[in-house]
Amino acid sequence: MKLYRTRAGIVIERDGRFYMASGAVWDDVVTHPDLLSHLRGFIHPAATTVPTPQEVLAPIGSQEVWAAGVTYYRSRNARMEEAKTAGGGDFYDRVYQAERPELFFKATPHRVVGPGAKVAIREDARWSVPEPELVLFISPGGKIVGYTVGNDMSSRDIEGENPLYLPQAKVYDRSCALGPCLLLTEEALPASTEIKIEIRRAGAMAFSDVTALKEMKRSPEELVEYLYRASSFPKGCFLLTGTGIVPPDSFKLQVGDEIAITIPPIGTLLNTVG
Ligand code: DO4
Ligand code: MG
Repeated sequence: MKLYRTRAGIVIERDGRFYMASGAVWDDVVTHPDLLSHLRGFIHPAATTVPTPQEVLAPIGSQEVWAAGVTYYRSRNARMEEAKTAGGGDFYDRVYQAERPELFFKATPHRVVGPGAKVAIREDARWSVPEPELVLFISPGGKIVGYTVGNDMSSRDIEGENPLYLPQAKVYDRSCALGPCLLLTEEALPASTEIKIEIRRAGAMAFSDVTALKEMKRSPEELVEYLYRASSFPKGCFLLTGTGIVPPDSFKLQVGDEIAITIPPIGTLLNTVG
């Protein structure tokens, strides 16, 4: 089952048909203790039309957005390289090997954009990249109940100058994109699940790459266990699980670039830089 937050309200997709969850409130729905059965109550004979891309909003209410870092070897290597001159390269290898994962606060809901909206690059950054990531939606009780697609926009020059600048490299207005929907399933996504990115500039492909969940060093459950150790999330929480794709150092995002991130069972998150 998939859940869309749209301008007209919450829309449920089941078996290729779409249903309006009339009167439903996002935070109440996604924190329902028996979410799938609760949603089945909204399935009725009168299916609605497919929501248009213009109608779809980020699948978030009042939840916090957190992120895990250096969960893929590719991210460890790129970051060791960019922080070398600052003397911080070693920290990335240490966190890749350590039992405790890197977890950082990524965004409040107002810093998140949805499908079709513009993600931003900081005006004081010279080297920005997208990070295509699988995103977990976790219930208040700490159970993974859904998945979405995420873009953890990052300013590599700011983080590379000094790892202590991480919050500035990562957290700013429109630094996070989520969508297009929440895939609700009780089953874990298979390790073969692919995460694909395509970036187009003036209509031409500027960068593309693909990775798979099997490349991730840590399990989603392990990340959730650490996140929930000393924090409570009464409305649930989103957790980006880290990037396995880093463009070559010569690549820098520009205004106008179109970023398409696809995770096949969930869908494609499409944003423009602006
Ligand atoms: O260590 C800095 C952030 C890492 C990150 O965002 C990632 O690996 O995806
Ligand atoms: Mg990231």
